[in-house]
Amino acid sequence: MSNLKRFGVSIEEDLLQKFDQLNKTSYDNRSEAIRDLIRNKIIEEEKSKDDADVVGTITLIYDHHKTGLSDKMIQVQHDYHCLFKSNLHLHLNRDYCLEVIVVEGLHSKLKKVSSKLIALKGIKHGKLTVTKIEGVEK
Ligand code: NI
Repeated sequence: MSNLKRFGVSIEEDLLQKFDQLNKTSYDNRSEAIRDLIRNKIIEEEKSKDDADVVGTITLIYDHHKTGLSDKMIQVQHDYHCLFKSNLHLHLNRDYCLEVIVVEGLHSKLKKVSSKLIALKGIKHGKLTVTKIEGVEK
């Protein structure tokens, strides 16, 4: 950990009360809550860049009865095998499945490949979520 710096902040009293109220169950002190806000802002900025190296998940809900869908999903993952790290599959009910795929790579490539998966006929809902470790480059 780097050296801690202290600094003063001017803030409206009611805004500070709301901030403390939001964080009272999660944080022991205000400083840690503010540090996490700053880290989150930095990560949001860094991960949004197309050339950012990120990790994340693609979450898909789909009807496994849809003809050929499973094969198409697997083919996309083989076509971009370097980006796909692991899969979790859950049978939600008689018809629907939840697939969570762990991915890692350039944000621009992950957006492209997740769009290909989400656009497949039979996918009911899909979402790419990414993050990165603050200040760490691979
Ligand atoms: Ni299933």
